[in-house]
Amino acid sequence: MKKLTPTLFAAALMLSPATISAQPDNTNTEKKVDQEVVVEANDQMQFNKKAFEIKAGDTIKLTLKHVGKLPKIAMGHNLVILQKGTNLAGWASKAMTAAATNYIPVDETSKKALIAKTKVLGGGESDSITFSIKEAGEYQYLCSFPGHFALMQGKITVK
Ligand SMILES: [Cu+2]
Repeated sequence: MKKLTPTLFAAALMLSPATISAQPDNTNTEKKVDQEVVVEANDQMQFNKKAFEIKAGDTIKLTLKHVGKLPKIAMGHNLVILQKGTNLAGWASKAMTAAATNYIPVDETSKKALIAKTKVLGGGESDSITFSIKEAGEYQYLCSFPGHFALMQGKITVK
């Protein structure tokens, strides 16, 4: 052991510069966040933000906070961002029956329309996601929990 340790130590030292120099090119796990957005959802079936603006191509960190007290089964909330031009009511009605996939419909059309989504949260929970949108325009977001989208929706303007 006493003989091996210095050798291993030297080996580790020799390895580490290579590992470090490779990292900036190869790992995208810690993307730089350009903008943070926090949206709250409550027991009255409301988002506190009905619109926000971002820059095309920016990395956005979005946090959804369920500030209510009701459990997920009664007052679950998520935040789902859809491609522009998506029929919101159509997408939401498919979501309603998609309980097995946390109210995210998985047919091809619905999947294509999905840009980003948080988990479904109960009171007191929160979830953060990162996303970016390349093309400027107006995008919609909603809560896809059954019966919620009519009240719980908003608009993202991408400039
Ligand atoms: Cu909701």
